[in-house]
Amino acid sequence: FALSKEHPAPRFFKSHETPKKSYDVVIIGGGGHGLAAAYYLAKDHGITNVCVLEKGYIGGGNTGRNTTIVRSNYLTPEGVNFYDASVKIYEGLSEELDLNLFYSTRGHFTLAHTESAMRTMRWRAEVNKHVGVESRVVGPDEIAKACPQLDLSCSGQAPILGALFHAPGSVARHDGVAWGYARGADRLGAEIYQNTEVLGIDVKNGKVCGVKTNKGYIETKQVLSAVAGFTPRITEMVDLETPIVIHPLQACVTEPMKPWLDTILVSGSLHVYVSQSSRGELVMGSSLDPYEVHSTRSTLDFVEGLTSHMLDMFPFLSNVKVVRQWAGMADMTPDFAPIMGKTPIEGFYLDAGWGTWGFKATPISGKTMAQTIANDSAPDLIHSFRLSRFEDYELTGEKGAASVGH
Ligand code: FAD
Ligand code: PYC
Repeated sequence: FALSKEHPAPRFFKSHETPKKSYDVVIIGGGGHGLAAAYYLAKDHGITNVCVLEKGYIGGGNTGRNTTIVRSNYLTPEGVNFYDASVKIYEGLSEELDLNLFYSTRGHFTLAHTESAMRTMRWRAEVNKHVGVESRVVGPDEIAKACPQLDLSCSGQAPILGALFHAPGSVARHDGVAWGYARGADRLGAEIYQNTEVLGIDVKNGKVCGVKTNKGYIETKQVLSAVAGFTPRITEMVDLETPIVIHPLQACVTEPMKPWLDTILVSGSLHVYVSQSSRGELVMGSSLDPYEVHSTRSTLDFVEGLTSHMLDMFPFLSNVKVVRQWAGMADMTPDFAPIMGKTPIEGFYLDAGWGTWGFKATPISGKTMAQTIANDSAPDLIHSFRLSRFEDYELTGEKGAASVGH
């Protein structure tokens, strides 16, 4: 990458201070989804008079807080197709963005400790195979081969009967994804404003005409809201009702260890999932906090519950230290599928309802939301995720494919 007048310093993207008076498209939220939408608007549709407004710093929301699992072993054919399209983009994304995203295919085991969990695994395996996605049910022997350190009896608490094995399951460097899309969008002409908060959205005669920010007023006819856990704050600005509720989702990491855990393991019954990051930390999480609250505070309760179940699976970890914990705000929908596309307000587009599952969707959500904005019409791939499904009672039930008990 050569330095030039446009890129005078070796920074990832240009740092702008004051937005222009107007843009063709204003994107609210500098997480992976908003930045990917800016990138694909420019790359796929030649729309570059675009700004991304981020109230904090890019990737500082759920994009930089998630546990980086990428997979497509969902329950509905619509979901499997959608997430599979994302996995396919992820596989070539480091090359496309010219940035090492540490995309690492590990294989993903969803452990079943009961007969009813085994039934759900068979169901998911059959739907996945039908759509051409590599998932199958495996027995304890295959699990033991992939992860010999795992106590298959789970300290006698919940013996493992089998698992859904999904070979393409991967992890990636989460904030790298935000940085890569930011740099790509910037190079193609979009402008990124950090420390820039949207305070209001102007709607006249049912049409978007501008946004109010802490850096002044911006005229625009098209606004994309891609703010995950802040979605209710934005939709109330345009009087739009959605069924989204906000629950905290917490996670933590241990001190780094030499690599020993090759795969990604999820146990719905023990409410725990784990992988080992490229720098050796065990990255662990559990279910949603069981109450609605708009907050990113962490709790002792969470680490105590999670680590006691980790010790059921891996008793030898008892002396390993947890060094960091944090939380994000998950924008949960009733059917555990996202809300994407047009809204009843002309020019107001929604990319939300990403709950506990949206990191894996970053590339395909950016691509399909860019397509929706460019054509003012949503592509078929996201039809099942439209907001109006809640009025039509046509839900896209993905609850059985959420990672742990959420
Ligand atoms: P965000 O990254 O949250 O970006 C939204 C941005 O909008 C924020 O930076 C915020 O500051 C900004 N914003 C908000 N309001 C305004 C405003 N008024 N003006 C300007 N900017 C504003 N998903 C997976 O697929 N796999 C996982 O393993 C996984 N693990 C998770 C673990 C945890 C602990 C959490 C919390 C989530 C996890 N998720 C996972 C979910 C995933 O992180 C999110 O769904 C995804 O990152 C959402 O990305 P986004 O770009 O839509 O939102
Ligand atoms: O969607 O795979 C997932 C996930 C794992 C942890 C949180 N979400």
